[in-house]
Parts: sequence; C-alpha cells; structure tokens
Amino acid sequence: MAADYPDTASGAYRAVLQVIESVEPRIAAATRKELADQRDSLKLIASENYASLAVLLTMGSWLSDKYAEGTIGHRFYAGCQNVDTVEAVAAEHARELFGAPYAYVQPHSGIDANLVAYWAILATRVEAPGLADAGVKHVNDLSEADWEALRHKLGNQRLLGMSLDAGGHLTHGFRPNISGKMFHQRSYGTDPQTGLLDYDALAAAAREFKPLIIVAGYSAYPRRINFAAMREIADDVGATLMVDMAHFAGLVAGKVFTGDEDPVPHAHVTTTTTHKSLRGPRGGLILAQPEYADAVDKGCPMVLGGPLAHVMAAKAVALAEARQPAFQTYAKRIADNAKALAEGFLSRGARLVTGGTDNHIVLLDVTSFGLTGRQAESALLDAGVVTNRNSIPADPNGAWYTSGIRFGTPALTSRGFGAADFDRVAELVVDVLKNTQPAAGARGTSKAKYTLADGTAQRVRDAAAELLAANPLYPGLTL
Ligand code: DSN
Repeated sequence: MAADYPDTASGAYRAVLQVIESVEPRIAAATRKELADQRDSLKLIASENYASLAVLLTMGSWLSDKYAEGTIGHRFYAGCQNVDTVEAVAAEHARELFGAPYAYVQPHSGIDANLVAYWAILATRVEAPGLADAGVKHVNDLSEADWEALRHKLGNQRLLGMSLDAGGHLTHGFRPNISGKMFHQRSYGTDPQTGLLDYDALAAAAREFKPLIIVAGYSAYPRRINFAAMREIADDVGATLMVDMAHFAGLVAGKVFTGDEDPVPHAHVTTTTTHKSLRGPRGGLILAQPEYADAVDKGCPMVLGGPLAHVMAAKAVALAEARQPAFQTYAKRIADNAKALAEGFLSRGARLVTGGTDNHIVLLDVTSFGLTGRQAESALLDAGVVTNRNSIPADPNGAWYTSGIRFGTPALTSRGFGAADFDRVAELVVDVLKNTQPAAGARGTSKAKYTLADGTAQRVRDAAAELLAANPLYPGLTL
C-alpha cells in the first residue's frame, strides 16, 4: 500500500470525528465502529478493497460543494476552474495508466458508467430512423416527436452479454435491468463441462444474433478473457466491443493482464469502477477510442447528475498511486494469492467453478458441502469471514439462495496477506463449511437455515484474529 502518513492521518481523523460527534454522535460512532469491524474481519468480498488514507482523506473536502455539470471548460455553472483542474488531472492519469486515447472520469458508479457507454454507442452508431430528411442524424439530436420514433427503433437494437449465472453483471443485459430493456438482449454462457468461456459458441451466437454491442467482462468469472479474440468476434459481425473491467481494472493497471488480456487496446469502449481491485474511491470511469469520445463526453447531463468533484479528486490520487511501481507488485500478489486460496480449497477437497482461478476471484461450489450459498454465507459471517453468496452456472438454487460463495483477494492483499495466509484462510473456510449443517425449515428443508457446530465460530475467529493482527489495516492509525 502507498505511504499512508499514519500520524498526520490519525490527527486528521480525530479532528473529523470530533466535529461529526458534535453534530450527530451516532454517525461518528458508526464511522468508528466500521473501522473496528473492518479491522476485525476477514474481508473476502471480491469487489471490495481498502483505499489508501490519501484517497479517503481526499474525499472529505469542500470540492464536494461545487456544482459542475458539463465538461472541462464547458460547464453549466460559473466558477468551475478548480473542478476543471481536478477532472483534467484525473483523466490524464487514467489515460496514461491504461494507455487510452480518451478518459471520462465523471461516472458516479459502474452502473452509471455502463449507461453512459450504452448511450454513447447508440449515439455514435445509430442513425435516427427515417429522419435524415429533417436533418437529424444522431439520437442526441432528436426532438420530442422523434423520441417516440426512437423508442420504437431502440427496441430493435441488440446486446449480447455474459449471463448472470456464468459470471456476467446485471447491466450486461439482465432482463430486470434497464440494459435488458433498452435492447433486445441475448446472453452467452460458459462451457457446461469446463465452466470456461467458449469463444466458438460465442462467435456462432454473434453471427446468428448480429448484436450492435457485445459486452465482455464479469463479476464472478474466475478466469481471464482473451480480448483480442473478443474483438475479432465483434468485428466479424460489425458489433461494438464494450468491456466492463470493473472487477479486474487493478490487474490491468498493475500489468498482470497484458497483450490480448488487456481490454483497453481491443475494446471500442471500456468501463470500470474505481473502488474494486483498482483500490480507489467509490465511482466509475470510461475509456474510449476517439470515435466514441464526443458521445461519452455528453454523459453529464445525458445520463449523469453533476460530477462529484471530491470523488474525481480522489480518483486522481488513486490513479496516481496505481501508476507507481508498487502497484504492479500489489496486482501480481492479488493473482498469486487467489491461486493460493484456490489451491488451499482444492487440496481440502472443495469444488471450484472452472477448477481454479487465474484472476482475483475464486468461486466455491458449496453444494459439495451440502449447503446453499445463503447458508454458507451466513455461517461464514458468524465466524467473522465476510463473503457473498453467488450463483454458479446452471445454479440449482436460483439467484437468491444460490449454490456458490465468491471469494476475492484484493482487500486482504492490501493488508499484506501472502500465499501462506491465504492457504490458512482456505483452511478456516473449510472448517466452517464442514461444521455447518443445513436445518429443516417450517415447510421442509430450508435453504436459509443452518446450524454451526459448537465452538466453530470462536475457533475460526481466534485463528483469523492472529492473521489479522499480523497484517493490520491502516497500521498506526489511532482514533
Ligand atoms: N456489486 C459488484 C460486485 O459485487 O461484483 C458488482 O456491481
């Protein structure tokens, strides 16, 4: 982790908490408690991390007070010169870090980033139907009456994304999400035998479906993707390749994913969050090839509200950190640690989706322990192990109870955990799951209830406490 200035930060946080306490003590108490809880638990949620104190402190400023809708140098409010600087610095770091010709750092979240990207692709690619005579060329130029025609027309655009149970994200065309409503959607999955992405099947689906957009990227797929192959498939059918690298942006930034595994040179548009493996503040950003830049730049006010200048400032700080050589070491350790965790599970007889990992995610099939994901997630939490339940391909327990537990290594790697620590984590997880029994519910077998054998939670908490003490969170930070 980058230098964290613990003495200065301790003083700053003491002052901050004192101020908050004088106004609303319950918020000060919850803030203190959250630090204690995060320090005391094994955080294995694949999408979470611990930002540096520099990133966290950057968010607590009066930059938050400024409205700045629009783009750099072209705002709908006066007095945006400092926000312009902040946004320009953050975008410069993003372009340099990822080698992208264009970066847009305003999205407030990954979902916002994806919505901006979808709209930008429509605005760039779709000519307004039958409106050329009226001088209307693109969707951004439509009148109210034209919108009516467009809504009809938009229904005819097609999106091909990874299915949720194969590891895709709900914004990749999941029916209840707006991405599944703006577009005719179809999903691609993984090979039922290996659990791996089947590029030939995907190419065949693309040829048959002829999508406007192919979305690559995932929230729960424990393997790397060949983005050069993805681009070939997209080019073959004239589709725009959009990559959502929210989960693995840190592995791209840290040069673990290079060449065909680096999405940025291959995708037309790349979206990401900034708070997962990238270890920045909560937010999103978009990288794009030049032909999409103008449309992406209209993200605010087309899709987004006013940019959060304090968060863009923190993105700039996090991106500057990610450009340091130490971040490459960190990113490599994320992947090495995931392998150690996977090996730890496999050597103890657990079943993993795809049989292992080569990114930061390990997806454990808990049916091998006779449990649902919901039961396993709750039992692990009782023992201080924080994870999330997750669907597995063709999940017999559906999207609510699920059959999987998703593990991720970015957060504990930030604390300093190494391969031996992750092997011990696997041992502790298996200890909990082996000592968890599904319980009968009122109407037969419950998919939520369970019993944990006496003594298990405390035994695992004690062992975890030793690992956590050896790898402290924000060492030197005292409140
Ligand atoms: N919530 C994120 C995750 O956990 O992967 C995706 O949006």
